[in-house]
Amino acid sequence: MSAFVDHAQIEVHSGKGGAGCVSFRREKYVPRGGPDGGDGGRGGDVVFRASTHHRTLLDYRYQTAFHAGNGRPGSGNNRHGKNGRHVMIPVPRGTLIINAETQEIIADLMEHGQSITVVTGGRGGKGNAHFKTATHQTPRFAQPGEAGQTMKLDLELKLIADVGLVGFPNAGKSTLVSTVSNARPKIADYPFTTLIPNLGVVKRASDREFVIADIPGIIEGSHDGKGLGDQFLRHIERTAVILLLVDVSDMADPDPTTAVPLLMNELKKYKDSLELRITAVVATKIDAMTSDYTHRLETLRHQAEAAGLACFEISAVTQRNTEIVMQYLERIVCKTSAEDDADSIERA
Ligand SMILES: Nc1nc2c(ncn2[C@@H]2O[C@H](COP(=O)(O)OP(=O)(O)OP(=O)(O)O)[C@@H](O)[C@H]2O)c(=O)[nH]1
Ligand SMILES: [Mg+2]
Repeated sequence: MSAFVDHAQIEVHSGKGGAGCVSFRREKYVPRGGPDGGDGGRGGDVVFRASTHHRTLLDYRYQTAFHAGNGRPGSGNNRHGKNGRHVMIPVPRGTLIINAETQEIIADLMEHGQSITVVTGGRGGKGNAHFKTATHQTPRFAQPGEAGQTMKLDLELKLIADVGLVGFPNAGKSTLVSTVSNARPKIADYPFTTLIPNLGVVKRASDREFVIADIPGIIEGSHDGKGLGDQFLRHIERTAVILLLVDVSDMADPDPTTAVPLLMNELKKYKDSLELRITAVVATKIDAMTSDYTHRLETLRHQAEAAGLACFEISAVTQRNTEIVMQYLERIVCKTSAEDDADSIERA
């Protein structure tokens, strides 16, 4: 399935080299001083680096041009021009960098910290001091700086979900994804509205972001092919966190108190230890729960507690507590990335 490729097209420019300088020594008691024009500085490079702090290519839909700095010209007294500033572009791990014109793959940055220079800055021109020879004592020329390079690039990333939402059909998974992320899945009041998974990017005020996956509803027997869910469980095999979404509204069907054991069992049967990724239960649609039905929510809370899971109560429609759940997810997902960092430092 290629539906989850995140893509951006950008243009990168390395810096021009600074011009060499034409200059002659002028000192009070040294008539006809020799040439002393310094070299120009090197232009800056454009470098890509993989980082676990970046999860998507979303930023590069907005900023699409990157310019490294130009080298400064040399000056008299053999002064070298300053080198241009390099530009470092952070990308998520798993980003393919492709030459947009030839479609050649330039790099596949897999490991945190791995980097590649895609366009290098132009060399600085030599100052006239370099061109003095026995027969030519006063060169009145210097080298210009070398031009920078420009390249159009396609960036491609296979999105890997950080958070998976699992629940019965109609539990409100797509609605939650649509309120917290950039995804706009179809939402409707019948089971199996979602036929293929939706991935949404949740962008946080801290500038961190993570990917949330809404998969089709799970029913009893999903693990051996009933319904739709099993084809898609593989999309959440690699997520750091799985949330169980349970409708607790008055209309909820089946009874919300059956959800946790049943969903845990389906995950476990699909793949052993997958149920260990479940970290929390999220009771949904609390805006549509009246006091006659609070006992079901109470039971659900106890079930979550007994299973060692956190428990949240939300309404995606009124957005009650959705921010709290996102804060919770941000904390866990970012903790996982910090562990990745520690890993790569150890291995380095
Ligand atoms: N009152 C209320 N209704 C909600 C809430 N969240 C979702 N719904 C409604 O519940 C129905 C199902 O929502 P979806 O988000 O499509 O549910 P889903 O879990 O993605 O369903 P499937 O894709 O079929 O598995 C829709 O009619 C939604 O409008 C909520 O917080 N409050
Ligand atoms: Mg849905």
